[in-house]
Amino acid sequence: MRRILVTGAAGQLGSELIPALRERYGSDNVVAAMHRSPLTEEVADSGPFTQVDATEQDSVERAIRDYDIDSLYHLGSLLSVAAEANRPLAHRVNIIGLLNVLEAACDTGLERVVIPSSIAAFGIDTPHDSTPNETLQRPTSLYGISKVFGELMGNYFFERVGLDVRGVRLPGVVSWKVEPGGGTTDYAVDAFYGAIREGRYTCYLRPGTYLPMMYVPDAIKALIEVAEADVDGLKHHADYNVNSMSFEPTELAEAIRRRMPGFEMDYDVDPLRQYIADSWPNSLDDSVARQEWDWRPDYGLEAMVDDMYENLSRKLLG
Ligand code: AKB
Repeated sequence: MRRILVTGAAGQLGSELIPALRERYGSDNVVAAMHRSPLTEEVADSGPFTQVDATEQDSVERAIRDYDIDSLYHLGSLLSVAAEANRPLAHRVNIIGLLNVLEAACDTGLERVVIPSSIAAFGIDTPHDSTPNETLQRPTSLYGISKVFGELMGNYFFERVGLDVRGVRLPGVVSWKVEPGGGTTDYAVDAFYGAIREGRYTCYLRPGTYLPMMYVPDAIKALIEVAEADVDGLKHHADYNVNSMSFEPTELAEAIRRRMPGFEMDYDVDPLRQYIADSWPNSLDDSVARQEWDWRPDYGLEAMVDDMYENLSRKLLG
């Protein structure tokens, strides 16, 4: 029986991963760990939760021991724009926090740690179309640097320390339960809020800015499947590309307009977010994940927009 701790439980991914894990492993076996932000009602009411400050190794170890944990998903992280806005905090959370989780996992004898990476682990010199799993990375955002650090440390701990660390490079994640905060790809969620509330949205990225994106059910599926994959089939560990769709702002606007004629998107480019987006891939080659653990996404652009539009309209308009 697995006993799982999930850090970053109040965030965009944690709020959706925890219900999925509780359904799979039983509500009492999945512990939500948040720091300051409040949990969703769904997470708070459906199983155990605790406060963990990943910047303190003791705090992580205490939660692992108190709840007799054997596996951990470490989702706590500052996203790309938030990291640029507060470098010292990004260093503490994204670098020190990650090291604390790995060391705590070793000290307490955890079986497995899952740490998501991101398309941010690539950089301006990386081939942008169908970016291969193995290629030049060299990111220029602080967040991207912390993600490469996480991948390398995860692989190091697997090879040299004997801790089973796994991870996928997530595209921008689109979801409706909890809004993302402080990311470069957030526009793809914000556009739906703008459409449903006001019939319009001003996009901070330029038309033509292609980015890999993923609907949240596929992101959750990738995290659970990579964790559960048979270790004998894995030649990689903390650094799998996973792809599902790629679009740019005008394509998203047209897809929303097909459900909501009259929706308007205009543009007011933010130089920081445009710079970061321009350094990231347009699309990913995920053939390694497909081969090693049979990764297949379920959602393309049209299916994602249908589901997002329906669920967010119900949430905002009742
Ligand atoms: C961000 O935009 O910072 C994140 C990411 C791509 O990891 N959504």
